[in-house]
Amino acid sequence: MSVQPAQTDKLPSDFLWGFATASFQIEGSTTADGRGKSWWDDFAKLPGKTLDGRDGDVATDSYNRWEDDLDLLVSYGVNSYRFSIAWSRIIPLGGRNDPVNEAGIQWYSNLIDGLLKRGITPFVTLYHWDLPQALYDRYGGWLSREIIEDYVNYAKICFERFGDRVKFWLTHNEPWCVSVLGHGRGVFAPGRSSDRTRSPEGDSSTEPWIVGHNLILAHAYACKLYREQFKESQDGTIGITLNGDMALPYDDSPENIAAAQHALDVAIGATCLSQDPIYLGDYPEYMKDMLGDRLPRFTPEEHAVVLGSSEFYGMNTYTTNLCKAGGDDEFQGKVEYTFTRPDGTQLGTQAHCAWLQDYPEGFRALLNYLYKRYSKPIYVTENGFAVKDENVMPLEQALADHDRVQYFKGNTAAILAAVNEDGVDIRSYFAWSLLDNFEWADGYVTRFGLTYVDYDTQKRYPKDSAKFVTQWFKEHVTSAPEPLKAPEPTKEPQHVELPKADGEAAPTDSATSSPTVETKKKTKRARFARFTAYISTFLGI
Ligand code: GBH
Repeated sequence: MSVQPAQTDKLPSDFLWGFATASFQIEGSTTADGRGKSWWDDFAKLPGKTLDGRDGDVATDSYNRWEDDLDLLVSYGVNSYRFSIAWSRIIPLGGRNDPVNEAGIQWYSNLIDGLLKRGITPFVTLYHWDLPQALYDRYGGWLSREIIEDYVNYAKICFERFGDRVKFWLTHNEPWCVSVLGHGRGVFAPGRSSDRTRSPEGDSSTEPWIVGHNLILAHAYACKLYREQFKESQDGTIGITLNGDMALPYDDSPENIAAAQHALDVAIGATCLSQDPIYLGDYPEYMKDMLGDRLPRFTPEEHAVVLGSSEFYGMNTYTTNLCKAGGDDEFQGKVEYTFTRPDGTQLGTQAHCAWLQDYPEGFRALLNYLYKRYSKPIYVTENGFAVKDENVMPLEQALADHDRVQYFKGNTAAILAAVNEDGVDIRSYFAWSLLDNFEWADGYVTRFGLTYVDYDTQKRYPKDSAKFVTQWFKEHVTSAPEPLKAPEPTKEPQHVELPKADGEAAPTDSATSSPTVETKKKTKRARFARFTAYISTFLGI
């Protein structure tokens, strides 16, 4: 029943690829040209909030060096660039009755023109975690429903001023992080938490769910506005991008198979809480049971606005977790994560940050899972790796970033296989990140760039991974103008069984599928082949 494109070793010619960044992580110049304060400005300066005690005042100085950065993109040969707009540059105090800052608008307008002049398609995030401080001071930011109208007003100004040239809009980057890391764990701005050693105020049992709810509503009303007033004349598309890592059962015990599904329900299905509400119309049952009255509900009117608000699935993904039932961490769906398999081996190569290992099989499985479950085209908006101890290596050694090259080798192969063998409709791939940059609570210790930044001189140096990724896409994106038609998404969202980490089938109904088709293919990587066979089987493709 699958539709096979004619060419199986290429991506369609309109496939967007490039690098991603975010305003606060690269721009610096936090007081230039009338920019208002963002809540990260001061938060990063509080003792203990970043690993190295450093803040975002300079970052990669991209506010000043933007033309050099665009030339770097040209040297890489990308066809798209994902960046975010700092709300407090557009409306310094943030609110719908506050003044608009023409200088801020001009800066992004120049950036957009600079991209187009270079033949690069802008892919724009409206909110990548840098809320105007004034809105937090005024009414608690995302904790208040006031924010919905203020956000929609900000989005409207962006559509009005940039929408003639921007055709790809993301409302939010990773709402789970804003709600859970900002208002539950308290590790991101505004740093609220029930843990009084961390924060003088906050309630981790209720606030993340309120914040998540308001984030979804702000997203949904902005999409509604775009569709009603701009979409037709501007001919663009709008959606949200979610963080979601693959969750696989630790072993084949029924409780751990259920745990992996619960982890996906809360991390992605809820996505704090976006996905199921946005694509399927309500929070997952597991979340409703877990949170009871603490989970806000949509009114019928809101429900209608939220359902189907995203026109595509925006996917930020980095890793795969093995899941065990247990623990009391609601933010992970009361599931424990590990990278250690039952036999004591590691799932993949460890990155600098504890939460990340390289496991491309999981990436491919997640692409399949999401496409099957939500039936939307997928834009991969972030994917990347931080090499262990890169921050203390001499430059030459850091540039030879073998583990990151391996990561991208695996994940580009996964993309290609998901498109051409599994029939997943994938339309973009953005590597995180164009540059080493301000890595939030990690300060500048953790480097995610495919370009090395010497923070003393602000000089940029391409790493081996940049060479690999750019070469790979040049070879694999079809140059012919006629695009390969991706298969139509299945119309009905479906329940999807999760595969196991090592490619053996979890107990599932395989009566209707043919497990031998894929396994007959010979590939160099036997495990990957086994896994491929399995996901093809369980997805019936
Ligand atoms: C992305 O988040 C961000 O969009 C981007 O700004 C960032 O620079 C990039 O990844 C690299 O980190 O151990 O509980 O603190 C990735 C998703 C979700 C990954 C939270 C780290 C830490 C969870 N992130 N997770 S916790």
